[in-house]
Amino acid sequence: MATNQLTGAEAFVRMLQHHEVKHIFGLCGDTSLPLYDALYRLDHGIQHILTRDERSAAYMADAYARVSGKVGICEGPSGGGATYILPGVIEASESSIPILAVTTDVSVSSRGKFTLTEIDQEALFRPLAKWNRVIDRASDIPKMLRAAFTQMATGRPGAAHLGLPFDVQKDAVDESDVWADKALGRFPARRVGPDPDAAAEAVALLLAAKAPLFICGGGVVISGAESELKALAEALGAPVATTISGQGSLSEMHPLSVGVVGSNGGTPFTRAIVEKADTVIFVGCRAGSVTTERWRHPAPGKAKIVHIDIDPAVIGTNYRTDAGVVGDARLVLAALGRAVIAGTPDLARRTLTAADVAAARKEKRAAFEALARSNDTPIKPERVVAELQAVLPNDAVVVCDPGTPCPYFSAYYDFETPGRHFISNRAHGALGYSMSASVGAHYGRPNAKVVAVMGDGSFGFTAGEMETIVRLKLPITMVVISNSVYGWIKAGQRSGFGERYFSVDFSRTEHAKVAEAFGVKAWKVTEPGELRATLAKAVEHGGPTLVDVITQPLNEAKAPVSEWVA
Ligand SMILES: Cc1ncc(C[n+]2csc(CCOP(=O)(O)OP(=O)(O)O)c2C)c(N)n1
Repeated sequence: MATNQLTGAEAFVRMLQHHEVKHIFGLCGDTSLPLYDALYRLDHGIQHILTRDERSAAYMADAYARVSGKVGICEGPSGGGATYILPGVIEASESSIPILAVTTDVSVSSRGKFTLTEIDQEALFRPLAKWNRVIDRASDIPKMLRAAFTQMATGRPGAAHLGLPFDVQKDAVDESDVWADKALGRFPARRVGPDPDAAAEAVALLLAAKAPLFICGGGVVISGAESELKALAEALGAPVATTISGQGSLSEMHPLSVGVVGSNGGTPFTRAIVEKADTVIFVGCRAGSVTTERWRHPAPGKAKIVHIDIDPAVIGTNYRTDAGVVGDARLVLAALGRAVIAGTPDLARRTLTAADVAAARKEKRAAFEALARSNDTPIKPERVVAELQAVLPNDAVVVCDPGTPCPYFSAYYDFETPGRHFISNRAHGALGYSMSASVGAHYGRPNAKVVAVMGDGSFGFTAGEMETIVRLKLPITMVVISNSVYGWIKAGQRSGFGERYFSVDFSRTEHAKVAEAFGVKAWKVTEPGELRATLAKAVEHGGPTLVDVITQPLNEAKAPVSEWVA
């Protein structure tokens, strides 16, 4: 190697450094040896977090990105590593979260020879990632990383996959080509503002509206547009509802906050608010099946639709749109806010107000509180939400798996502080996300208390990662909703298939004992009266903790779910 040259693996590490990467989540493999050796030898200031499954590494990178605003990095080896990392790549990409998944690969020179682990890794990721390449020549590494970071962090953010063959990691790269725009290590980068004409059309509709309502998706928090949203909503006197991913767009204690709407976490009370709107403003939201209860609420044709999104293709896909504004949510909301304030909206004409929101919240609360105070056993899910809310600080990060956790926390946990404090994997909803994601959330926001809430089905998918949590001494609290059933599916069999329960029940696992075997401090709670004190102990403990809660099966509960098949 000439003095002004690096190996491909070294150049790769330096390129991460240029993008100000501080953490990599990953799992070792044969084809990764040159990369690991470069990480060993170079002085780079990057911490490598060794995981026990590549899927977990990708989920960690995903949650890390969600709470930190930095691109998340994960890596795994060829073949099995690549296929195992895949679920996290699609989850992040579909959720508009930038993660770079690096899979090392067999040597370019070994291709097509039945080499162990060989698979066309570029083809594997083609439908999953926003940007995807297997690099054939070491000299392409810097340029490919610049392209990957540009694609991940700009426009609609998304995941990238980069394949690094073994020989490419060892070949030479010119040091002079190793440079980057460090701004691309964070997202959204290179924000794009609105077309003034499109913005003016939207403003005219907002000023004419009698009952405007915002429905915010993940785009508001991704863009960091919380203040701009609040200013515009207050100027208009317009209530703000969110999707599950949109939680944190506005404090849920704000008088205009409706909370989550839709089939998963919405309630009849929140739906009634949607029905009252004469103008719905979707912001950073795809108006998908869950948010709109299969495109019934808002009812098509009833309300005027204003749609703001960074992705032009989202606008008009699901609703006939009266004004569409393409651009970064923060820039668009700021521009609309200035124009709306200048136009002095007539708030006296409002037919949907903070008073309607207060009334809906009161009714929703009353229905919830009755169950949340229940001393019935098994413990009601409502009680779990209420007791956790009572012991967690406002700046905690709660990560929820599908099943019981997602709808219950979406409906009933009040996230007081705006910004990302709630994470759930809403793109594909694969079980077994929250435990790993909580690790990424911890590294992304090390001073916040992080809690993972999972069904026992999810626990079975991910339990091995407790070794990682213990090895790294992470102060994460895990809560297991133990009900010995794939409850969500059983609920679907109950509501739509004549209670013909088929292959959904499984046996009880002693989750606390499993956790203790890993070295996690753990409790099992069967009595509602013991739940709060136990959760408080778990949350205050400085190391990893788990609380196993024997809970009412979801299929028997009064779940805030209007549709089991979305
Ligand atoms: C990987 C994966 N496989 C299957 C499903 C379909 N699915 C959705 S919810 C659910 C049941 C969840 O069971 P559990 O984690 O025990 O939570 P509960 O519903 O009982 O609260 C299943 C199997 C899924 N979401 N992800």
